[in-house]
Amino acid sequence: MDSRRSFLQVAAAAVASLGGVSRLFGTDTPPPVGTRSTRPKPAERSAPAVPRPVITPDVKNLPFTLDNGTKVFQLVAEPVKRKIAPWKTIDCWGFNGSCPGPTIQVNQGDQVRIVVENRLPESFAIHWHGLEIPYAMDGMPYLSQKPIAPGSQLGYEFTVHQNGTFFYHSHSPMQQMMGMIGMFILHPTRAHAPIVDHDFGIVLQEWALLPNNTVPNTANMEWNWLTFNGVCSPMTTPLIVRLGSRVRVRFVNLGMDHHPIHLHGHTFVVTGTEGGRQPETLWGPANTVLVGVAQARDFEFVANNPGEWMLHCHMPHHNMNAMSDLLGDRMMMTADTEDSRALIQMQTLADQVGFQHVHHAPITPDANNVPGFPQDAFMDMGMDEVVAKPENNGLPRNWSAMMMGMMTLVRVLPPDLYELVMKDVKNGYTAPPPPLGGQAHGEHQHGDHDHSAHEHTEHANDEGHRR
Ligand SMILES: [Cu+2]
Repeated sequence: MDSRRSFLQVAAAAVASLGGVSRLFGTDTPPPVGTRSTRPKPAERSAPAVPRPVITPDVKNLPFTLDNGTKVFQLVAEPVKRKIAPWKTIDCWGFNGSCPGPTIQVNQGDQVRIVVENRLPESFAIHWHGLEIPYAMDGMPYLSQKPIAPGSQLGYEFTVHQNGTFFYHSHSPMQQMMGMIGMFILHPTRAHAPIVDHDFGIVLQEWALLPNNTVPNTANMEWNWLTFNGVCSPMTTPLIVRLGSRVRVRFVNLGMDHHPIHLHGHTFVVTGTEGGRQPETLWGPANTVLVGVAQARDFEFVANNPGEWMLHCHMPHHNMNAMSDLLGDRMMMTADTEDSRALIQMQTLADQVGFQHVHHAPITPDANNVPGFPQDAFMDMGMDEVVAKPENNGLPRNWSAMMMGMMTLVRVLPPDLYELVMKDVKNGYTAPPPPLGGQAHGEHQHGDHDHSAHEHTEHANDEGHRR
């Protein structure tokens, strides 16, 4: 233990020496961003042209075996229980125990055989979205094939000649809304220039879950739970990148709504669509990209601005899970309520999960007299302990309080902090979140009693910050 330099210890020392988490990353003006910064540096041009594997946070890759040069995958369609939020586990359908299904990664030119087994109670077929393959492999029930009956399996075999971000899915709409999708990455024979240092993939999904129900209502037209790779923030695992690196993020959308995906603190260029790589002449600067239904979008940026940057869908209800079904059998309503009632509702939720921290940022003494109050004072829910994992080590206290729905963090870390976090990830070391009194924002300070010793919320006996 003596030799362990945990991220927390080092981060705490850095905070002490710098005077606060907000200065952990320094105050230098970031270098200019935009299309010019996307040009390859000489070192990048000389790097080996082998594409990096794509990391799909919270979703595993599908392994394969080799049969005489053919890559053989076993894809098992089955019911899946997916914990999408600390207090919400749903009954969806997916593949190999995962929803979305595991990520398939192959190389341009590969001969691929995917043996699809049906452990569902009904028939289906799998469509390889965007792949230019023989008609018999297209996965259209009754057109190109008979449906795969429960208990049986079917092998799809083809050669991939494209490259880019694709996905596989059931071609039956209600099965899609039960979760039957997965990412299908086709790597180019030579990595695209400029070479990226990090490559991530995220599947966008929506769920309609009636209060107190674990089964998605696939006939619904509105969606109240929104996920990145099958989990709502703050359960999403951050994308951890080294300061100065070039980053690609790929999104695919198989739902019923469009998602404007926004990145903080950086300017990116859209380098790919569901049709593959885009010519560089189309790379206009942006910070938000609309990922429509059935579309894929790849964007790339130089991570030249250190910080814990949000990456999220910008539809307001998509980054708050629409505030419905938060309380089991009750719908949360913000109209015609007041502070203590709102806090009681949040307390009910907190008691289910063991949130340690639900009270909100400061409000005015007459807040309840202001029409419209409470709005976001409704929903501050710190759950740092509940979602703690190595990838979150070193985040400021109560970082999770406003993280919901389709949202994650891009942690652009200076080399020393990057190495520390990645070492913790490798070792599986989860640092305890800092004590409440040490939170960065300082909206309210607690006494010196030990908050970490109990998990229940304490706002009821915590005077001084509310009124
Ligand atoms: Cu959205």
